Amino acid sequence: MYHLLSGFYKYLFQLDEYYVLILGLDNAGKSTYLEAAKTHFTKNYKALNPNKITSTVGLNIGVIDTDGCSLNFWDLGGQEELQSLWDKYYAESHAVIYVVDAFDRDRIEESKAVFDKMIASELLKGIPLLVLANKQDLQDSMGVREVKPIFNQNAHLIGQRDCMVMPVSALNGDGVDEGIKWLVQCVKRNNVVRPPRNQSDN
Ligand SMILES: Nc1nc2c(ncn2[C@@H]2O[C@H](COP(=O)(O)OP(=O)(O)OP(=O)(O)O)[C@@H](O)[C@H]2O)c(=O)[nH]1
Ligand SMILES: [Mg+2]
Repeated sequence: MYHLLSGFYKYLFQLDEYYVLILGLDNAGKSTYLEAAKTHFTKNYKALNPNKITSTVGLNIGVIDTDGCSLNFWDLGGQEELQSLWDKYYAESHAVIYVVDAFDRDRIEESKAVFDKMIASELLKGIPLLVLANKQDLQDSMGVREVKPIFNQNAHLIGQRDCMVMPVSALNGDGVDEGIKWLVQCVKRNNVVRPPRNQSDN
């Protein structure tokens, strides 16, 4: 009887697990964004001081439980020599958040080239993509209207998947909630193509 009840309890309360990659050039604001997301979605979470966040060499992880699912984030280092590690995570990912430094016009083409290479991967085919035009708190940052056409140039690589470009400031948290909420709807919708993991699978 105990086993039956505990099995039923697990069935009712287990959360579907989704894995979300956070990618983009170094200095784009990926780790700052992950901190902001954890702060917004985790009660009593004590955020790191943004000045204490250093360039990522390995991997930062974070988990958010929201809307009946558990989002597991993998925030990878964006430096050129670390980009070759990204594709090791593609097959396991349910979504990608690609962070763009919208203030850095000098590197926007570099960011777009790296984005194109990433989305060309077969392992990410059909996977929802959230492109964040970050650093909107800075005057003269490019807005979505400017960033979107640049990242849309190779629309055939984006294909049929859900793809959205949104403005955000990882530093002050503006736009973080909207992005995560959109992503949750997308990964749920994409359940058939890439099913979630179940906590009981682990
Ligand atoms: N003004 C402003 N600065 C930001 C924002 N997001 C990040 N930054 C700053 O940008 C710098 C880089 O941020 P990180 O979060 O470390 O960037 P990253 O993409 O994780 O970089 P790597 O780990 O090297 O790949 C830091 O000085 C942040 O404080 C933002 O929304 N606005
Ligand atoms: Mg980082």
